[in-house]
Amino acid sequence: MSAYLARRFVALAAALALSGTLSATAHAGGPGTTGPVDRSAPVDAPGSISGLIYGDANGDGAADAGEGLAGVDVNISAGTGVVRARTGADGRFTVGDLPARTYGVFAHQAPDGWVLPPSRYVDVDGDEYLEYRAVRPLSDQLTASIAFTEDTYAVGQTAEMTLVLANRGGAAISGVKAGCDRSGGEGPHVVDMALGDLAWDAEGVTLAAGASRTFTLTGVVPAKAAGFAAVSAVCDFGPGEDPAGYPAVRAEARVPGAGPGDTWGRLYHDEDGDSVADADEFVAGVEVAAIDRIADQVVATTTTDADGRLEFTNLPAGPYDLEPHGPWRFEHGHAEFTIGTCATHCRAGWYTGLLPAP
Ligand SMILES: [Ca+2]
Ligand SMILES: [Ca+2]
Repeated sequence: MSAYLARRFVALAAALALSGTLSATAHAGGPGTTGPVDRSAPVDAPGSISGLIYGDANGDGAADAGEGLAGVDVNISAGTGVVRARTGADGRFTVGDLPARTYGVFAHQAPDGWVLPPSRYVDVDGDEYLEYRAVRPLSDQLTASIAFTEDTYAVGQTAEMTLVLANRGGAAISGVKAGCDRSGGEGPHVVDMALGDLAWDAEGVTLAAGASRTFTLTGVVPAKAAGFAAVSAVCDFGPGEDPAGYPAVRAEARVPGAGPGDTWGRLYHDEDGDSVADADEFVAGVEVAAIDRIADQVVATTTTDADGRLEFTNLPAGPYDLEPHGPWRFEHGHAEFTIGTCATHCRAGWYTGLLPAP
């Protein structure tokens, strides 16, 4: 356990102790005594949670040698405290000295697209063990691509999209439906989408092994798209309700409206892993490009200053991707911003985490 984790854990243990769950009872009697020892009093000895996170590569439902997933972050939480662990090269993790109680265990961001199961609750009453079986994502078999048929739309117009679904696997996939705008509509997403056989209340579509099918979808450009200078459709495709591992795509087109604007942000490397951009964690000297996402062109390049701050001025309105150069990548794999008048979405002052490039 690192010094940081140890600190966090001491804080958690203290909080739990205050809630009365951490207690120990001394034995009656002492060295040399031969009388009976009172063992009736409760003894809540700290326990542990250890586990194995594995990618079931051979699909047999069991953990086999070599299937452990390394480097998966595991959060173990109770109340306000969180203890963090990370799987080793063999996919195993252990957290000890846990006062007896119920913990939420959440593993996230497995490598190479492996899809992890949801979080679990574990009643710690001694040494507990759990296994997480990760499966390959549906996107290994099913691929999707989507594009608007026009480059530019006006507010209120019905926009048409061409969608291609392809089954690269060796078995048919049935009941495939579209899940669109799952984030809840804060972006410039088309409304009143017509999804045909891919709609939630339809039966879904079947793709035979090796087959691809083309669909035409439509949606109406909402008024707020003008503030984003763009309209989008964000959808995933699969046969169930949980989209984890489904192929996900985004189509974007221009919507004239907002004028040019500025933005700024700061880049940091969360070295102590507390999910906070601490004062000494901002990264200077990182060259970053702003890529017009619709045109797929680099529009501007800048470099972070001593405070990790970067700025773009007078960029045409619209959606942009950020691309770091040099020995860095983005912590969440991707970073973007929007120039326009789209309220919080277009707000400057964003913070983005970096990781050393592999
Ligand atoms: Ca296996
Ligand atoms: Ca930090």
